[in-house]
Amino acid sequence: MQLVLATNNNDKIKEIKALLDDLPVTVLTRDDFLEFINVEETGTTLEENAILKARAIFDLTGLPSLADDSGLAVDALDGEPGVYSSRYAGENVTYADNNQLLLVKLRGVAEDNRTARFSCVMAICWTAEDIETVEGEVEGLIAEEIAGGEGFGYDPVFVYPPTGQRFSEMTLEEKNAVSHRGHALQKIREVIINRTNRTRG
Ligand code: ITT
Repeated sequence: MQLVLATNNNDKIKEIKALLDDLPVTVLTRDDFLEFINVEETGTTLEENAILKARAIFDLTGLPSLADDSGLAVDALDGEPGVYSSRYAGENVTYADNNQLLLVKLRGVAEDNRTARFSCVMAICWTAEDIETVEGEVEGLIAEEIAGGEGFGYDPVFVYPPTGQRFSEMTLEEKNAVSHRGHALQKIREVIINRTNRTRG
């Protein structure tokens, strides 16, 4: 079975590929196609956007497609940046711009009130009428400054309380073992395994 990753984010591609590596599927990415699209995220929820992206790449390639829509929700900011996580500081901004804005908005907020969670919804589009979704979450705290060199996005400010490490201080394997994306991918693995068994009949 072939499965297309419906994302333009290379950091996500690395994390997703690592957890699908041992399955009997050939994982394709945008680099395997002459043309790929950046799907406009017009939904207001992670689920809507994940479905939009998976469906659009299925329409483009005719192959089963897996999309990830994810974001960070900070309690002291009423759930911001949420579904707008990638464009928090504006269109075409860097991860550093988004982190900077987040830290400025949280200036003066005490540690106890810096709770946050990453959420991830993954959608697999098998056919136009057959789309499955799963989700994953991880709770954490927003640090007061940026640190660590691994990961991407808000990882340099996201502290995982059970170990006290930021996601940017974990290896890809350590992060995948506890992250929102890792949890969603464990469920996606089951979905794929069930589907391959059913297809084999
Ligand atoms: P695609 O839509 O092409 O998949 P994207 O980066 O635009 O790529 P999203 O719309 O799902 O993806 O936005 C997710 C943003 O949320 C991402 O750009 C980061 O800023 C943040 N984010 C998601 N998962 C993260 C993680 O594991 N670590 C740090 N930040 C993360």
